[in-house]
Amino acid sequence: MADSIFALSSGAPPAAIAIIRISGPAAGAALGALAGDLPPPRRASVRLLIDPRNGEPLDRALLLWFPGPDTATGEDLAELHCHGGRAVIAALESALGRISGLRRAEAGEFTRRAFANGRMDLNIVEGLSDLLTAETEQQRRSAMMMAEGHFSQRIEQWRRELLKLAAMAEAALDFSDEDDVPDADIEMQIGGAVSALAAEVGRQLEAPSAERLRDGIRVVLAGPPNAGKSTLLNALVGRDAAIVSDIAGTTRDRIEVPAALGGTAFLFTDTAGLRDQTDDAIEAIGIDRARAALDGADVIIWLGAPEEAPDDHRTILVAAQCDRIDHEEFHPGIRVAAPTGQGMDVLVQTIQDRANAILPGPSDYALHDRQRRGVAGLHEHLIGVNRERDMLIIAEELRLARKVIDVLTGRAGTEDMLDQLFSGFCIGK
Ligand SMILES: Nc1nc2c(ncn2[C@@H]2O[C@H](COP(=O)(O)OP(=O)(O)O)[C@@H](O)[C@H]2O)c(=O)[nH]1
Ligand SMILES: [Mg+2]
Repeated sequence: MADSIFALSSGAPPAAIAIIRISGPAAGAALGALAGDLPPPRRASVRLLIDPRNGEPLDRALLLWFPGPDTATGEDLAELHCHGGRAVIAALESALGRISGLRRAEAGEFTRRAFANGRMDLNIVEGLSDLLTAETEQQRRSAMMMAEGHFSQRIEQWRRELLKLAAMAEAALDFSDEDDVPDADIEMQIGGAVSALAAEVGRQLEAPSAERLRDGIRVVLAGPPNAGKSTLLNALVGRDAAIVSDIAGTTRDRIEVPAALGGTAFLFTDTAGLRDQTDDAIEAIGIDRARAALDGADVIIWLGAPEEAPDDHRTILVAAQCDRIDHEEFHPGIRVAAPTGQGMDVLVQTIQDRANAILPGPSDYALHDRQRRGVAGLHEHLIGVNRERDMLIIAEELRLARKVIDVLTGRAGTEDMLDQLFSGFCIGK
């Protein structure tokens, strides 16, 4: 029999209320031991909790009792909503720890049981994990979509479609033994259905990146020395993160500053001014790092001459220091003066528009690299089917495609990958 686990699932004490969860076959007995009797299932009941050792009262709490398997973890599950003082929690935890078959939960163990008991697939687990760490509105919305199973449902549809196609391929193989039944028709049908599925799977590859959503859109400020990059960065993030001076080569390393603008996470990077010649060995390294930052940028804010700008769809041209520099009329960039704030609203809006094109919309989810790799693998097998004429190989590709889906949902997965995923959760989740 599996052991039962308990943990404080609410935040750090002290707090008004704390929630202790118990999951596993001993959950009912544990609840009964503390409360005197087992409260009616799925209804909130108030009980005086006592120490089973000596009958001493521990706290008065609101109890929830969910008999399995139709519960969050798929097991018997109990919740104690007790007072959130440190000593109250400590007393209840030590009383629970003395009950046989019960032990403290490890990080993510409740969710891991839910996953093991088929209550959720790996993608919903990932969505929940993102929901717990969400800091911006966009992160929360996208994590909700994933946690609510929108991606999982889509993959389940793909899996069913693949099963159907596999059955058709098997039928075609059977028929091909009998010379008189033409199977060109079945081949056509499979080919058409696989093309449609490949197109849909291919579209999912364009889903936004969950890593970008979490870590921030990378905005890199670049241009020659003294263009005003550090000044502009400070104005964008609203604090003096980078040193500003009129000595060329002041910013020698790259400075990364996370900041949220309008509910979106950004990672702004200030760079060393780009110039071809420098005697300063450290500045030269800084210039190399600036070039590397440009390679990884989602958005480039270019403060140099427009004709020297990186010729790139990521680039936003800025005519900087327009309070003191008389830019030529034909300068196509946004006219900005960081110290006076001129043009800052237009620049911020432009950056946000670029970010919105990269990030998920209000009802989209984002995909983690793990998920994107799975979708890409699936796509490859489907393309493979369409290139193939031999029905035996087609059947095999369809089988491999289903295997990719099983890895994607976690139905087939490696233990260490699961260990890594669940250890990122908090205790009590
Ligand atoms: N008047 C004015 N001075 C600026 C502006 N931006 C930067 N500066 C000044 O120009 C010099 C170089 O600025 P800095 O931000 O260090 O340039 P960087 O080398 O590109 O990082 C500093 O003395 C700043 O105070 C601006 O928009 N207006
Ligand atoms: Mg600088």
